[in-house]
Amino acid sequence: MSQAPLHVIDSHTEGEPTRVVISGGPDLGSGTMAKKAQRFRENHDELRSAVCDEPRGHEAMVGALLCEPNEPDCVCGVIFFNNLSTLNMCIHGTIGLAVTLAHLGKIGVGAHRIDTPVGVVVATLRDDGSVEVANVPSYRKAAAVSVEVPRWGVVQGDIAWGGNWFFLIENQGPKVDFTNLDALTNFTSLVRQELGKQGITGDNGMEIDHIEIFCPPRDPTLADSRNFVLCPGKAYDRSPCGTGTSAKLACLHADGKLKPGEIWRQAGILDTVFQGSVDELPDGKITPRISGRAWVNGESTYLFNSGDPFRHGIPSPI
Ligand code: PYC
Repeated sequence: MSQAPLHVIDSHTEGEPTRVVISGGPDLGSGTMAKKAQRFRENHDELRSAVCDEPRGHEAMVGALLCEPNEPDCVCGVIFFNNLSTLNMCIHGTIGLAVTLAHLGKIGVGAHRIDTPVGVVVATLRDDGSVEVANVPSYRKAAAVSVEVPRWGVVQGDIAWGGNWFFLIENQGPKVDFTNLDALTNFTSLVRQELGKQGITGDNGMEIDHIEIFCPPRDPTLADSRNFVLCPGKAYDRSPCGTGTSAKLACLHADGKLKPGEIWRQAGILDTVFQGSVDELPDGKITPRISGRAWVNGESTYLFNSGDPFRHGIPSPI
């Protein structure tokens, strides 16, 4: 064996998988979670690939490395990652992490601070097993931004931060339907590519790496809207995407369409739903509150046999 075994716990949040590395991961030293995420990217990419890529993973897998927190009073720190690189933040992953920590007996019902590379979030485990995450401050950077997309013409969207950068498109592009995944993936990949080519970014030049399309809900008694979300790489979010819902809440709030205390029900491509609401912050940003359900569905020990050419995964062809 060339590396110590890794212990992981799998869960899914409204359909989207999370794989928490609970032991065997690297020591990332001290400092902020952003620093630790940088060290993870620079020195431990093989672990990321071993967890998320085939043969152990697949393109939708999101990994979560448990770390010592840097901020006081946090139950843990976490670095999220996928088949491409690290993610800034991940709400479905935080919900999955909370039920995993509860499964391990490390947390109970109540509020728990979790340190992430983009700030502290608060996960509240409720009596009924659902989890609410109070996300990092979120905001809309720009409304109705036009981008020229080959074969589609001008596509308009809002640019918003919800812990990741999003381009949010309403009622344009292919029909948002589970039978239409290839067309949705191709369209949103093209939009992302054109945003990059045309120099349209988030703040500080950060790449807009998530693209979200909205349409009316299938059943208005169950949801207010339905989405398709392209994540970094080629995977789509099986859940309604918590950071994407946060970005949506920021846009609704900026348009005067969502007030504190009101509930927004965001359905995803599988018609599972996250509930969202906003708290207003003095600087005009919002704290999104996103809640959903997750289920632990596996526990594994990964072995690294030095004779196995794919012990560190098969890198995704992106
Ligand atoms: O729920 O925030 C989220 C998320 C980001 C990427 C995949 N899921």
